[in-house]
Amino acid sequence: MAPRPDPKVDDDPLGGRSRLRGVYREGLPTLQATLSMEFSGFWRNSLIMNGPLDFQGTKLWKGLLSLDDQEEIVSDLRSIAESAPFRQYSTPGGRQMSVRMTGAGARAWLSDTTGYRYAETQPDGRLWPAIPTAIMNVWKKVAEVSREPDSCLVNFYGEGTKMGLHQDRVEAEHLWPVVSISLGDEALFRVGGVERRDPTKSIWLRSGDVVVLTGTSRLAYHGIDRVKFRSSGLLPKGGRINVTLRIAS
Ligand code: MD6
Ligand code: FE
Repeated sequence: MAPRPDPKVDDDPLGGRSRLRGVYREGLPTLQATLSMEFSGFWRNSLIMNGPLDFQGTKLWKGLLSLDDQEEIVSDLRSIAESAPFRQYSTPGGRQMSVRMTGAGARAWLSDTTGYRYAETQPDGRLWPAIPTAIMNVWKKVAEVSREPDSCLVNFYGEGTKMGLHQDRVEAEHLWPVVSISLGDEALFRVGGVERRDPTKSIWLRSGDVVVLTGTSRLAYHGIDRVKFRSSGLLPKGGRINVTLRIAS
């Protein structure tokens, strides 16, 4: 078999570790980012008690994660990136994806010219790091199943990136939920039905929101149309992270 080229590696999309709360080495956060942070407190207090919203059959937890929760997870993701760097994969058709990805757990999703699949090792042969406890705890809060996820995919959206409409369907079984955490910049999330041609609706996902694809929405088409770059101050260099937990095998 012909050797596959190692995908392009990105060493530091999440930015450095040292930061004072709300003030970054790069300077002050934008007014938009500050308002967004303050507003998340309002969302949390007024909406979380009521549980998730129903958005196109998904369970949408607005503002589930506090700023402390979010920062703990970002710190865990920086550790993950030390042994499993963000990479820019190619689609099976040979086009480079704009989103950069890494993973954790017994297996992680990846893409190369052989297809979309779960792999027990990184493209360089190393195992994936373990799924951090803080991330596992989000699954335990919202997944409503007794099994734990064996796969954690980490997507990084830099400026101008998006993700086309797709179904999550390379998992062995489709009865388990998919839990998806949004961190950093706001993103326009589109969800349709189980057929590509079904009508879609869009909603802005903000840092700390959690979406569960479950029941009728488990195989729904979904994607990210755009990211409002630097709308959040969570990441020093801007950008959005999406962490997705799955039972893949
Ligand atoms: C994203 N999300 O939020 C892209 N997949 O960046 C997904 O592809 C996704 O949000 C499965 C379940 C939930 C999701
Ligand atoms: Fe997906």
